[in-house]
Amino acid sequence: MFSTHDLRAGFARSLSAMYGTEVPAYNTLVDVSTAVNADVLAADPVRAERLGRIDRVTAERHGAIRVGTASELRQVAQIFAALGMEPVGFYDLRGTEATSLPIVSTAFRPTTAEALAINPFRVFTSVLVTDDRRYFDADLQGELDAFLARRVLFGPEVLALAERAEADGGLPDADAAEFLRLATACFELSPEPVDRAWYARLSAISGVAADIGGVPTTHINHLTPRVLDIDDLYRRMTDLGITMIDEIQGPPKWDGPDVLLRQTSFKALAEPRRFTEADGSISEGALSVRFGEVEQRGIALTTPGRDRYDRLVSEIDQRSAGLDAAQRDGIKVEVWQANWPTEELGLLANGEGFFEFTASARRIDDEPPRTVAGLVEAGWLEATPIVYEDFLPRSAAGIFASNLDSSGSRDATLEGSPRDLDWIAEAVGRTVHDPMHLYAEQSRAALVTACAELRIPTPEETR
Ligand code: OOG
Ligand code: NI
Repeated sequence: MFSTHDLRAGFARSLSAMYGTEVPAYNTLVDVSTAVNADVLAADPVRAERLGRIDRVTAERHGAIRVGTASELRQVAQIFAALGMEPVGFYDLRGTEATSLPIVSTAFRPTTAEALAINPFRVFTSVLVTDDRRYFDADLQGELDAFLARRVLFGPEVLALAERAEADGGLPDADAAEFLRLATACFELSPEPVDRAWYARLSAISGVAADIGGVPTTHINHLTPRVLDIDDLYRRMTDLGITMIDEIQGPPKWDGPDVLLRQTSFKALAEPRRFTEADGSISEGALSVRFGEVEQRGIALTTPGRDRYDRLVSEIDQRSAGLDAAQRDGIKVEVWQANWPTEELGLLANGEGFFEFTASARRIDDEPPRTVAGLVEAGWLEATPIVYEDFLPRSAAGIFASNLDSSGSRDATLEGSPRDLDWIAEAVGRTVHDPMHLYAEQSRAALVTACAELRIPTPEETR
């Protein structure tokens, strides 16, 4: 019997093996990530495992996929449900001025600390917004919707197996193997020819729209390993002659605690694809839509922490307008040093970072302090940071944009169509979790257990 967790870990491995045959540079990225992680572990084992055990980090991947319709989204949600991955969060990437991204997104991932520790596989999943008039006029929407309605991304067998796996909490060995084979195949790059004129029409509006609605199938866009030192990785990849995008997105490298998420990628590669020409003939060509991303994860921030993060990002934007990536990095470091606590305990005391707690025997006095940070400082509690398991809209938009040939076109004078977390929930027919709520609950539950063990009340101002 394959449990839900076995299926998730198996799917991550099988997708990784498949993607590695399609995009060999991905294998290089994984090898370099593994080497960097081994070096960080050797140099400083405590730091290396502060945000997750090394076996989790080494196996850790996130994928990115893109679908066209609410019903495709519902089907892919069924496949992920079989793997213990639930929708978390809502991202609207349509608002970014510099880019033309007619999509909204959620992330499918495990939601309990236990499942995350076993295998945290997550997939950033975007769906096209075909009724957004800034991008598609009524005629084009009609054609696009009809095109999408004709295709089948997920066949009846894979969906039936997924339903059974979800209902039974796993599958018997033979069915599990078949399910993993079929589910992986859904995300393989298809040899089916692409209608060149149709693809080009959508490309003029948005490269992402063409990648989703211009082809009869879907594919994994990228698979991202987790690395413990992204600056070292960036240097090693560049030394291997692989062209990276200009910037590492997100927070800078600095001496204090890492928060949220830092990401970078190598440029999208030209991959051979077949095309149908206007006269019906088939020709060979290439498309560049898939790239290699890598990430370094930090501590999950609370709402006040996230507010501070967002304020600092706008300050950095203002101060670095017109500057290059290296100058921008310098400003990031300055802003970080001036504003964030340099120790984890500072984040905890400010109520800006999420932590888990265990009872500790190091306590130095009899009267428990009344704050969580006080309990940690006085040795009653041990605090461990909770790793950020989600995505950043800004970083996502940056990763999308840096890998598109052109920024496309849209009519910003028109109204966008409404989309929100409830729309996704309705489309998939499942609860979409609020990530803040998941972190807060994990932190609170750990605090309650630790305080009960110490036979002390939980402090009022638990954050
Ligand atoms: C998704 C881009 C966002 C991330 O890591 O932020 C993303 C895509 O390219 O489909 O993967
Ligand atoms: Ni990604």
